[in-house]
Amino acid sequence: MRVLIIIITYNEIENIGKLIPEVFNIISHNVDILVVDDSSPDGTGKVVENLSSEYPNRLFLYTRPVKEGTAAAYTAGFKWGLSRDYDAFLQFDGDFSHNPIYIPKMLEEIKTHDVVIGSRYIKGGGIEDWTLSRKIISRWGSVYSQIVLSCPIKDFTGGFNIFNRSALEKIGLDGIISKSYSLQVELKYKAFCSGCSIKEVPIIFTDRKHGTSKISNNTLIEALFIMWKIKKNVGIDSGFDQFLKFALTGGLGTITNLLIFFLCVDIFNFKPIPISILCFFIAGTQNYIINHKWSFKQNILSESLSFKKWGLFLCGSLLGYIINISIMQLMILHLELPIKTIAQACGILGGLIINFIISKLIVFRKKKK
Ligand SMILES: Nc1nc2c(ncn2[C@@H]2O[C@H](COP(=O)(O)OP(=O)(O)O)[C@@H](O)[C@H]2O)c(=O)[nH]1
Ligand SMILES: [Mg+2]
Repeated sequence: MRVLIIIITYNEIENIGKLIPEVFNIISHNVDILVVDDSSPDGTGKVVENLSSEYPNRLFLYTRPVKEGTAAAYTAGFKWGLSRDYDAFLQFDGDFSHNPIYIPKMLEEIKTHDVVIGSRYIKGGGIEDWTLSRKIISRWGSVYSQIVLSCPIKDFTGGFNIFNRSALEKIGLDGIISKSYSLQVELKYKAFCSGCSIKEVPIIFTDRKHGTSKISNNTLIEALFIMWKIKKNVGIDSGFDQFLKFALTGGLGTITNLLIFFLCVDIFNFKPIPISILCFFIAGTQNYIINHKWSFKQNILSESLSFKKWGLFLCGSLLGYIINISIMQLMILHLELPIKTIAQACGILGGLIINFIISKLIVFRKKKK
């Protein structure tokens, strides 16, 4: 397995000259280093260039004309490696925050996984020397991402990771929307959504000893909002998300149903049974449209509303309703309940589940590409 370590730098002259030999000392086989430098004014690139004669065909410098942020630098580095015959790509900061002693363990794990995350937030991992505020931002950034993206990765924001070729191909680097630190979240989330196997290994992260951090408050605010954009662009609703949306749509349909019934029967004195049937059709149609446009949108991205699906959906709703009544009646007949409403509540839940299953598997079935 050929591995490319990608070190991105901007003004790291105090670190880079010591860092590269240290990495090569720890891992000597099948590993090359690419430094992606955005024309650092302090001459970082020059130092790398001088060192490259000591490591012929193992150390490469990719100089970009302007400073474009960490996401662009890493993306350029990945593309550089993908166009050559590397199998895995390790992200590495140029400021000694990432300790190379963890690399061998990570390389071992990438043999059997698509993505290996150097994780500060699992047992054995941690952070040294960071200010409290920076620790809080990073920790809660990860928790926030975990919740917003409903994804179980513990260290979402860390930048010490390996992706194999297939993971990067599945992620699709041309679709990356992050400009800076949220890149880490976007890469991991997209890998997770495309079914990559992910392993977290513990690392201790240390603050830089030399030079200054390039993170700014703007990048933090950007990261806060971009999470939702990432989810919207690539996010796949879990079955549970879809069920919640479906249940909410059903609740809205029930309100419509009751309102029409109240207007026609209680205010205008129409007969209850035909009005009840009318309500079923109107609320059912409303539910069909909302489920099509919202709850199951991701299953049927470009399909339009159709009479066939509308009919199927109403049949599903009717079956759900029959299940509802059956469960209610059975419970009332066979169980000793303090109040009968419990039976009706269970009936509604049973009907809802059946209706959801029919909708998901038949009406709004996901088409294979
Ligand atoms: N090529 C490139 N590297 C950058 C840029 N911004 C930061 N870096 C590098 O990215 C790594 C992490 O940045 P750093 O400022 O240490 O962020 P922090 O560790 O989150 O405080 C360091 O090696 C920086 O030199 C950039 O715009 N372009
Ligand atoms: Mg740093």
